[in-house]
Amino acid sequence: MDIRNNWTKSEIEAIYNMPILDLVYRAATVHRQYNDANEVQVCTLLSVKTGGCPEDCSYCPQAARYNTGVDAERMLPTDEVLTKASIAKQNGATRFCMGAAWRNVKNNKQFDRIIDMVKGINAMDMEVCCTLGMLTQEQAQRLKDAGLYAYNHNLDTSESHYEQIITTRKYEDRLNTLENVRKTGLSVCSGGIIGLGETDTNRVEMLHTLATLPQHPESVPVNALVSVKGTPLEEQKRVSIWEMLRMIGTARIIMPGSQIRLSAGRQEMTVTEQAFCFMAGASSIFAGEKLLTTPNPDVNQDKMMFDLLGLHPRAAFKGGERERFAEAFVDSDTNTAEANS
Ligand code: SAM
Ligand code: DTB
Ligand code: SF4
Repeated sequence: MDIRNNWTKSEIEAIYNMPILDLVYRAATVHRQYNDANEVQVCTLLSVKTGGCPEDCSYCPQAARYNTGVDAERMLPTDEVLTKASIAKQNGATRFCMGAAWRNVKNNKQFDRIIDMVKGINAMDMEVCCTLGMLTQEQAQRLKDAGLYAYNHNLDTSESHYEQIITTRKYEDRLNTLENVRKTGLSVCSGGIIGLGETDTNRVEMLHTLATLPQHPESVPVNALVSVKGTPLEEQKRVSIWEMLRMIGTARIIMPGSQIRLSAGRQEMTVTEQAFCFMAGASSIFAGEKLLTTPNPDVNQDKMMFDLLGLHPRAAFKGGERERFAEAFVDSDTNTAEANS
């Protein structure tokens, strides 16, 4: 079964606009062809440097220019981050993602500390992910050498809608960072947000950009806007389940091998609505009582949901390099053992 990177906008539009039950059925079918549909990746987020961000992303509670009640904090101490990562692991998370409210990564002491955190969490056998804003290829390489597994950098919306949402950087900047990450061989995590006032065409355009990258992002987060008081988008209407299903289902069909993550917005969803999203091909969630600064369902609530729906958590490193290396180690150990016997 081939994975296509040559989708046209009209093909994607036709999928996105299918009768909703046909769309869910087709997405569920594709999901079963490519993946274990009862397996869900459990990721945990931690904001290691909160607030005070110079950017003007109009959805974001961490932008310094909006009065959202999220104040600029100092970076968390490394030992506190490692303790939180180990608690996340005990709670079943296999990916730990650290976020910083930065425009871009700078080669300073704070970056050195992030490198230490990456090393520490990698040693716990979890997939480590970071979302730190724009970075150069050299910085991406430094993270990779420290044991980073994935880098998150969302396109957020379509190129044509971007200026309505963010003016302090360009769409091209986002794409350049994704390219820098891809070149180092890190796993790429990139998706977007719905509910920013974009049209269905804008949504299709964003999906088109993601699905026509030279290689699909290994993870595609689909966030529903969490409208935060004080941001320019505080009055936005909550996105409906039908809009989430269309985004998730279309993403699943056009990027069948990727992890499609039901990301921000779960706090407002019922278990039935989330089940429908898993049916439509969602294969990953953020777990833990907080996303970066906003609430997320309680860990026990999610455990009950997994039990109820018969879902099981995905193992770490399943899709990636570490597993192959691990296999290689087993092989070479066996060979050595055989050679020595
Ligand atoms: N500063 C870095 C950046 O922008 O790439 C990393 C952290 S930033 C908070 C990571 C992502 O969180 C954003 O790209 C956006 O997709 C998502 N996000 C931020 N605020 C959100 C909100 N209110 N609702 C949904 N998603 C949000
Ligand atoms: C992603 O796509 N969503 C996450 C993670 N990647 C970094 C962030 C959601 C943030 C929601 C608002 C907040 O909690 O601050
Ligand atoms: Fe800053 Fe990232 Fe929030 Fe934009 S999304 S304001 S870059 S923390």
